[in-house]
Amino acid sequence: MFRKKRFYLFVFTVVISVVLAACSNDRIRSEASTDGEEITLKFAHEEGQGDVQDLYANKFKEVIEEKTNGRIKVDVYTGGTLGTSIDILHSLQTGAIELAITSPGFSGDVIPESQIMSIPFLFSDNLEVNKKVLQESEALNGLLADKYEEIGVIPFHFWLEGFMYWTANQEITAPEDMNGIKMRTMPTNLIIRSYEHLGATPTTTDSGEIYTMLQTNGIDGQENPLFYIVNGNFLEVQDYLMDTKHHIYTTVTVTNQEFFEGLAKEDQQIIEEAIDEVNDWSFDMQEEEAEKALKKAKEDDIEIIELTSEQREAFEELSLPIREVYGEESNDAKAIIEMLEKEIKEAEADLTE
Ligand code: 6CS
Repeated sequence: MFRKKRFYLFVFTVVISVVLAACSNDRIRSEASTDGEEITLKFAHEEGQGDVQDLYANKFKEVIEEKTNGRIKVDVYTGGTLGTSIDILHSLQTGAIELAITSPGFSGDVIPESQIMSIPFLFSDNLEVNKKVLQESEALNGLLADKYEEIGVIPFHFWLEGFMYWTANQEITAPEDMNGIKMRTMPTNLIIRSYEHLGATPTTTDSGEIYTMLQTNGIDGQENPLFYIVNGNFLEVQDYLMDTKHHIYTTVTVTNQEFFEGLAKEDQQIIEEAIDEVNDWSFDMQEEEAEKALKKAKEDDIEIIELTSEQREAFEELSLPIREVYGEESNDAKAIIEMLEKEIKEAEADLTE
């Protein structure tokens, strides 16, 4: 059933892409190549109104429309309006949309090396360290970025939306607590393998189905950053919230390569400057959203458990083999993880010692 649904969604995406591409690219490219012409950018993301990705996309709209006195306009599409997260990546590849925020949790099939972002306990439990690594990493902004360009999209920035939390209807503080738990995950193979490795039963669903699946016990638990858990009202249908810092939710802002390289140099520069500005701003924004969400969670009657470092270590130990699984994806994957592990260690030494 899931395969048939994916097939229909794929057909739907292709039809939509052809129609949108037919009426958009030529017009934009012809206008874009003439300095000073009006440009409208379709910017799609995966989340709801007011979520972190939506705040990011609308901040970008505000900044670039201000910088260009409205010559470059942005239409923001919230999650689901142009299909699923996988559809958004396809639409970006075809040039049906010009900009997108697309999470590695969904691009594993298209860019296997992007699954580096799905390895639990690889990134630091210190957000400043992760911020530094995401901004400066050669493994990510060099080697991995090349893999995105191989499919015709340019990644401007890998950025974070906050630490991941677990929610469930039972306490999960030791690996054995994971046994048989139907844990909802994003559909990337490495995430599924990671939870199988922890003894859980990973269940992949689209984000729009999480609440109902929790409510009807189709799944027992899920992982997400706190703002997404609170904004999605998942606390209404879960009893426990585990602060694990087992991972950070990372995503990437991307553009269609052919479209972007077809723009006048001046416009490329304006867009890059605006994205850089918004990216710097986004780190504080996601921290504020996390604080707001934690305040709401504490007002809720859910049981909040912060895992001790010993408890985290038990899960970390168990997750280590997943790094080899990733390294076996390709020679590039092996190079990416070896370099990134070193970069994270160095950043931790710089910022914490
Ligand atoms: O869990 C998910 O599928 C969703 N979570 C976040 C934080 N953003 C979008 C994604 O679809």
